[in-house]
Amino acid sequence: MKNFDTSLYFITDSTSFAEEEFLQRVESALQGGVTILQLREKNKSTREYLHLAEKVHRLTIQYHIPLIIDDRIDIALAADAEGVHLGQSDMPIDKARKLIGCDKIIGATTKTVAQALEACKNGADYLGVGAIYPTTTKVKTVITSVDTLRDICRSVPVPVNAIGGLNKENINILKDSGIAGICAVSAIMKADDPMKAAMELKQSAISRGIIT
Ligand code: TZP
Ligand code: MG
Repeated sequence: MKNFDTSLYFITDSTSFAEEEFLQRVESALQGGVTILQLREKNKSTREYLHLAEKVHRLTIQYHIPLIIDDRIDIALAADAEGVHLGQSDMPIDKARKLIGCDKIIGATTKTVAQALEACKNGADYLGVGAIYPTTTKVKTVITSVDTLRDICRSVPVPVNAIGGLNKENINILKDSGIAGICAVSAIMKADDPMKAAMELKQSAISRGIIT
């Protein structure tokens, strides 16, 4: 049985950081209590992505936190990461499951109840839903309403995470939505102190009863 906690889901973005600083920020976020970490790279070669995944994996192993690789099942397999996150134009989840096996985590991006049901039928272990707010992180996305997020949470048996523009000040709208956790890129990645940012985001979500 897979056991993972999506309550504070940190998604990295190495853009504009030298590798050393990037890795320091990742470690700082791990020290701040992120519960799962996704390596998300859009502009690296396969080899660069794999090298970075191996380095980040060494850190996540130290902190006993699962590493999820964005988009690329081959990188997830080669780095022996704990899972992969797939969007609507990535490898279909049922095919990915055959390649990656039952023990690994597969996450899926979904924006509608129909997509969410389909992803679960095909074997997704958790869902990411958003963008809840406009985001400055480079992504092709549209806004998903909190009503849709709530409908998705009610419709599926797996953990659902909210994503997009979330920070410690603006997460109140997620109260009673039924989410299992919050995803954040810039609120942690670009903070002066990622450890403090992760701790404060978690505390803000706990104190509002959004996560446990
Ligand atoms: N998918 C939907 S919004 C988003 C992704 C990957 C980016 C979220 O980044 P941020 O900085 O937390 O708004
Ligand atoms: Mg992706």
